[in-house]
Amino acid sequence: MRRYVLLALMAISLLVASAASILSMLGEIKAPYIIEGAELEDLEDREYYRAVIEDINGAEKEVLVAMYLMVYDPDDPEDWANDLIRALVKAHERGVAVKVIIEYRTYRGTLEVNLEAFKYLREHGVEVKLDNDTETDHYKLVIIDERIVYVGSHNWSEAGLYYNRETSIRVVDAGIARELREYFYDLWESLA
Ligand SMILES: [Ca+2]
Ligand SMILES: [Ca+2]
Repeated sequence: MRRYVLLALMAISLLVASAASILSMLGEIKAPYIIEGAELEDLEDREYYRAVIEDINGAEKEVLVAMYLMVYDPDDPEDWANDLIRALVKAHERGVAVKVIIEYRTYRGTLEVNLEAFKYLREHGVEVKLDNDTETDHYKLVIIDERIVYVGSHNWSEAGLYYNRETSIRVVDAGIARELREYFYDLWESLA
């Protein structure tokens, strides 16, 4: 009997050791972020567009966007991605600080499809950078007024906003917004 107890203890200590080594491989372990009375909203498929455009139109100070796909299609009169991209320009024109990072290069090549959005935003005075390093930057991050954060799977393309199955979360919390603003600005400063 005692032998089984010893074997069990050895197995448990091996498991604990391997879990610890896996965690240390993942790098710094952050404490979980617990929000009292958090405002969280799940946005499925087409629900994302309505929420995000309303928040961008209501922005008062700042809109930060880091997006893997941002597809501007000016010849399409009904395209939700166009609406979001134009909402960024409108926010900029009413004095909101808008910064946009769009992915360009990936390990497979280049994302030419993003260049129209880049050009349109730049021509309309929005601060925009192409992420042209060698890494794939797959984010779909929006941060509004240091308070509202969108994370999830929705790209700003007609497919992502209208046709695909996608899930995102809208979070209203200054702490999460602060953490992800730091992430955004680290990236922003690293780009030419
Ligand atoms: Ca289209
Ligand atoms: Ca990149």
